[in-house]
Amino acid sequence: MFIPGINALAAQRESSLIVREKPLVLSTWNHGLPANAAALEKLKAGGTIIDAVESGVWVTENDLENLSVGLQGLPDREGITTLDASIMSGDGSCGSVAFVRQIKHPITLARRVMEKTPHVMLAGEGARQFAIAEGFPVEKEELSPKAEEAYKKWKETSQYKPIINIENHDTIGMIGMDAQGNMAGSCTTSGLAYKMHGRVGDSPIIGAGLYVDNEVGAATATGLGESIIRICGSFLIVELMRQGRTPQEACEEAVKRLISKNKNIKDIQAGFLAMNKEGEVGAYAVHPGFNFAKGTTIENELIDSKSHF
Ligand code: SD4
Repeated sequence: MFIPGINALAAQRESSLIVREKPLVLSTWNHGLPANAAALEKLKAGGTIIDAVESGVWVTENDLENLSVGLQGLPDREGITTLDASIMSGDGSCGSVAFVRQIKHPITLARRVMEKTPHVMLAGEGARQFAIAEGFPVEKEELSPKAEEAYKKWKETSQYKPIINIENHDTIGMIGMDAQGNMAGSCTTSGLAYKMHGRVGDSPIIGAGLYVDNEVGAATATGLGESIIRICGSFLIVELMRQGRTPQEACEEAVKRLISKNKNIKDIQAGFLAMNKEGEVGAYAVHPGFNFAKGTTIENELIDSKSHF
């Protein structure tokens, strides 16, 4: 019997990227490749999916070449680098830190908030004090040579304008599923270069930069945090998937919503990355230039995302 609706849905699903192999890890941008490799290695060594998404983005937080994640990231307009990070497991457990200084691995601090406190989010000096109490090393507050050079150049004009697709790496958002179908995600960033001191982006906000639900799927975001927060981007995508949209459809709908709720869209880049329980993958951005890494035990490859414009 021909039922048009069902056939249309089947055709749509055929056109989406489906990954049959598990575990599966997806990460934003070029730096997602080494991060995925580390996450998969962790799983192979017997780690859980939450261990994997934490270890994966550690690599990016350590990468001295990266000017948008970790303490080597570009500073705010006062010349201070402040970090945001979040972590979430598919059972609803989550933790995050925002506006943290001098802590090299905010993702681990976010996990500590999730596991050792009754809270979800710690910010600023309170987050730093918690890190010290937990035995985290406190790094010297100085810019990396690359960040120092860029900051000096910026100060010549002190003109604030978010840079889109900064050298094909920006915030790292990672979402993953283990062989049993358990999901988790992580997201870590130094935020917008030359932001106001105290500015917090989408990355540490559960539901904006990251959302994971074992019953449905997971989503993460990159780009101009303000535009993503306005639409609760990652939560929106998971909820759209819950209602039956594929990850690709959900990411496209979120971009559409973001465009409708933000002015000056030509200056705003934002990209979303999602997967569902079936291993379907989706990615979509406002402008061209966004890419992501898809990693399984068989291959780890970079894929260009489609975009609205
Ligand atoms: C943020 N989404 O803080 C993050 C990363 C970023 O340009 O700065 N993107 O808004």
